[in-house]
Amino acid sequence: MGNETNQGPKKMVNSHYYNVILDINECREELRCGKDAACTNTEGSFRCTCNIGYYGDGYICTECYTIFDFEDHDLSNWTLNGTAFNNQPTYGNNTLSRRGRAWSNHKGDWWIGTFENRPSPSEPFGGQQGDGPQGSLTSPSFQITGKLLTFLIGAGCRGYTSPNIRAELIVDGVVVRKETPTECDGAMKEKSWNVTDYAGKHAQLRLIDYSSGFWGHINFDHLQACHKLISYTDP
Ligand SMILES: [Ca+2]
Ligand SMILES: [Ca+2]
Ligand SMILES: [Ca+2]
Repeated sequence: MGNETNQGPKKMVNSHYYNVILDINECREELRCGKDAACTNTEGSFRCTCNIGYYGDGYICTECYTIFDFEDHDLSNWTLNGTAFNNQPTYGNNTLSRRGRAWSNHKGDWWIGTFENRPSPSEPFGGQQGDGPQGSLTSPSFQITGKLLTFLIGAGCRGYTSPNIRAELIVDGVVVRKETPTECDGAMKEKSWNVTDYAGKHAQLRLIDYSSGFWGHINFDHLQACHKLISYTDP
């Protein structure tokens, strides 16, 4: 939002002085607002609004916005079943402590990793609960406003855990999209779902670790909604 006020000379009316507002149409200047935003002139000021399908404050407008990134490290509004997610989210690149100096490829400081046990920076680096625990973690409801959901997912291993390690998108109580990581690699990779058919609907994300075997854990971070179909990997 613009907040500039252009005050002109004082004008006397009935023995009182009043400020005379000389409006400037700031929108005539190029790049007053961000790229992909519209400028609206107002008296004494102006307003920037992101175009339809873009998200931001009118100065920086992006095609994607974050739905869940776990940076508030608070799962109190999520539903946990079983024990796999008891120690989540995970702080920092906890996987680096292990053999091969594995890289989790998370964003920010916090992410979901059901092999890990480091739910705060004060817990020992490298803490782990292992593959044994099983369970699920279901998100609060969110509205699908873009055409694409993207996210980071890792762990799971073809031939050992498939399909018992997976992420699901639930709409109206039905699983409409799922992603099963199979690459036997803890480093999360970006995957996406085309959700054009569900625009405006309310949805939930469910993460599932129903495996106790080799690579029986899930890594997940950074669910975001995007306006455009940049690329996607439907089932
Ligand atoms: Ca103005
Ligand atoms: Ca994160
Ligand atoms: Ca497990």
